[in-house]
Amino acid sequence: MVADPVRDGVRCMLMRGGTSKGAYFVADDLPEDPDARDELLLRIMGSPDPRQIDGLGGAHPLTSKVAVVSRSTEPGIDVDYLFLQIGVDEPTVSTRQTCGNLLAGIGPFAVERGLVPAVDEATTVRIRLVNTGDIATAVFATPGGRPDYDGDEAIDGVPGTAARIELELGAADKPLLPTGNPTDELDGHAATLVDNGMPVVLLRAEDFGVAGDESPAELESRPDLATAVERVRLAAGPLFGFGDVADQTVPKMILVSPPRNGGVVSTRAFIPKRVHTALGVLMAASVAAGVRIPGAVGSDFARVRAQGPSDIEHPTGVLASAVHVAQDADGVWHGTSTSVRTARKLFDGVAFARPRL
Ligand code: NQM
Repeated sequence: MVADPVRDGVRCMLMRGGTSKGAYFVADDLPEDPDARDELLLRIMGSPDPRQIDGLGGAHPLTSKVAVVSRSTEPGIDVDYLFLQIGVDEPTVSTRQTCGNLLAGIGPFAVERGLVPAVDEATTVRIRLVNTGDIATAVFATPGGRPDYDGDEAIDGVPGTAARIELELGAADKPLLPTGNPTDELDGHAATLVDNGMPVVLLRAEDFGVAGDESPAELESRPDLATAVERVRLAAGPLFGFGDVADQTVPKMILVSPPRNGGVVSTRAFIPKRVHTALGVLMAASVAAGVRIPGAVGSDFARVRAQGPSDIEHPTGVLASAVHVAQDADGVWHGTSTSVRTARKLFDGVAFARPRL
């Protein structure tokens, strides 16, 4: 840990991970004490401030994210990845969710920092998601022993193309449906609670007076909608075992409607206050798994295919998630997912913290 984060700074890499952007740190470069770490990260990211003008944050939850990476002590696991959601206009740092988009940058970052050796043309990194306990495997190109960010893979929501990163997530020992029911009634609405890597609640867009193809800005301009969705979220929190979620960023709320562009289902995700400009990777995995379960919200209109990845439609395109769902001998549903993302190293250097919050 650097002695003076204001004058000497803290070693930091900025990366785009999928459709999000964040500051990546090696755990040893940050204070060990979680309160001191969080206070320092707020000062580095420029929170609380709606513009995060005096810090690295990008003034939106999707660009106010931090990844903390360390060598893992867990057998068979290379690195531990702790995700921290940094509040934009509030001085909050939350460990209650993970982020599948920043996950895309973890493997390359671990190689860049020498936490994991690159192996041949492609390197496989086994990652423990500290926030959820789930295990992910990332495979990415490392020609000549260095991550290569250039490639032909396009993902919707990001201009251009970059190198392909394959992410496999096994949340297999956790039940997909925390209540055991395909649908529950919450605050007068049919709701499916499902967790295939990210806890989400599936709601029918039409139940909320929404067609399902509105822009995030249009949806955010309707305070009545935000209030109605939040009421269901507060009711869902304890059913996931999260208690009062008023100050938490999970579960995510997904309005689903029939697909428009040849995909499986159309989504608009409340994360939970802002509406996502695309869709989280793990959210897509949870949606793709949820709509495959008979009786779940969306299962009646989703165009589920027997083979191949599920294209989940979102405001800026589609996110393809290959999910496997199955019932065990007791009838409990479990799931896994595979997705393709890209990531890019944007900046590597030293971040200087504001002297005080
Ligand atoms: O669901 C945003 C993102 C996410 C989450 C959020 C994510 C995922 O798109 O896998 O990545 O939930 O705030 O970065």
